[in-house]
Amino acid sequence: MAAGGDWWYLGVDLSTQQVKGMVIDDNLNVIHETNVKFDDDLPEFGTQNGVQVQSDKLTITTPVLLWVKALDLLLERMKAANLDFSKLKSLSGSGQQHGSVYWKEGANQTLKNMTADRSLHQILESSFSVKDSPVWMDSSTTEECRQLEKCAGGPQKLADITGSRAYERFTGNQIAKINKKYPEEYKKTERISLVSSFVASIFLGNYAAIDYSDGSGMNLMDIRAHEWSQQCLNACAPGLKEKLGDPLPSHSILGSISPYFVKRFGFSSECKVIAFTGDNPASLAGMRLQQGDIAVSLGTSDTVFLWIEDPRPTLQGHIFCNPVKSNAYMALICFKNGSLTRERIRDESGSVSWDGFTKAMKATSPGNDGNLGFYFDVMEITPSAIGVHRFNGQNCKVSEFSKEIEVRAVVESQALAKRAYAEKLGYKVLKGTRVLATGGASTNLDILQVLADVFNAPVYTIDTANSACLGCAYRAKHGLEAVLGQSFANSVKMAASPKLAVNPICEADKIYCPIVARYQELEKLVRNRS
Ligand code: XUL
Repeated sequence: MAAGGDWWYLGVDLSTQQVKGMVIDDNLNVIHETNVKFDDDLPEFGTQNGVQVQSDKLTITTPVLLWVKALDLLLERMKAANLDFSKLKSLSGSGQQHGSVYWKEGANQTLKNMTADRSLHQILESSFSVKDSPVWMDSSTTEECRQLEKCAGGPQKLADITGSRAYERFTGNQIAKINKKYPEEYKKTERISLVSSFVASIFLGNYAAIDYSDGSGMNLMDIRAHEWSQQCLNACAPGLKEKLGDPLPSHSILGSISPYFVKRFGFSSECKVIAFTGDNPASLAGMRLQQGDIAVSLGTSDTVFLWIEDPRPTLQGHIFCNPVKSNAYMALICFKNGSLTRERIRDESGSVSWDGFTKAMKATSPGNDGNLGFYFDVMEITPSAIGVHRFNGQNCKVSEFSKEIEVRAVVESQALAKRAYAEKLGYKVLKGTRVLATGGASTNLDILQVLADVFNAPVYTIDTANSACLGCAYRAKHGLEAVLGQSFANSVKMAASPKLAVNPICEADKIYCPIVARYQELEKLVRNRS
């Protein structure tokens, strides 16, 4: 056991393509990081970019046992790196949002009796009633969405209750589909977890509560009352309240770690498990977002999020409960075509590396000579649209751009969408606005430059691109201090401040202001739904 003040905290993030672990010390310094990449490290599951696209192209799943095996491997790698697990005072984590896990009858008994001589994968092999978990990229539940909106009295009414109109990837609609398509499997389901609370359940050795913040991404929770909306539950599937368990505040201490981890890896039996949350709420914590800042996460999905005190849900974007302050909220906008689309354009432009991409971008100038494109390789969430649509400076549709123009067009278009949709949610770029960037692509200064120019605001980054994982390590620490009345901001005040990465060019506003307006006009021509 570690002596006095010398404690560590673990954050775990299970995202679309990998699971990551990060350990910080009492001074909030990162002292260990490791990851497991699903496609490369677990090729036996045959996923591509962490998922399986089913034949209808709309149903997108990940085998739940892949996630279990990835956790085995992550912990083995930490052990192989000689991490002293006994120094961990608490842990927390996050998961890709909206995805769901279906535990079979009897699974909780299995969780409570895990024996340290077997891997998690061996123990939990037959604990799930649905083997392929629907994930956030799924867009197969349009029918269920319309049904839920009808039962709630319309899309705006549903948004007023749950923070969002019905979205295909939101868990309530996914559960409704499972119940309709696989009624026997649904009946045999003892508990439904989000990806976040599923991982928490494993560490706890018991079903873990869904936290308020990730629970807001289900179209099922009343975000003001912090409880399930019976009206929404009824519209989705029978007996759902029991299968979900009661939601809890995101900073809750769920209990001590399962004896399995004490025996197998040497965790302290006192190590506490703090409620897990969604990856975007966790990023908000990792970036220590302040009111007025705008955060942009550049990952498999690109997201924009804001700190909100007075929520006014609309038909665009989502309002979630705030993960670090009770009675505050966060707004989130999710763009499905993020890094995979950037990588496709990079590869097709003949650039094998980001260097080539950058070179192509430097051959064009801000504003791209009026050329503007929309790049929705898969059905986009914001807006609901699909396909690649290119327009020249005269607003005429064209079938091709040169590779240089194409590279700048994809980066500009993604940044323009972020500004346009943040403004639709009422956000105003003011003097002093900071754009905080995170996620894999936030290490690319040329992409950040376009972001700074389009927002006409400086872009800052934190030391790690893994803000979700860092946010969970921070939340692990704060969970223990919250019971003593400590605020999250106080718990993490010693953390290093974000660093200035790029400033906007002087003529940024003049160039991009009219393009944001033009983007919104042209977007109307490519949308599926108004
Ligand atoms: C947010 C969303 C995605 C996932 C990705 O609503 O669907 O950002 O959380 O992991």
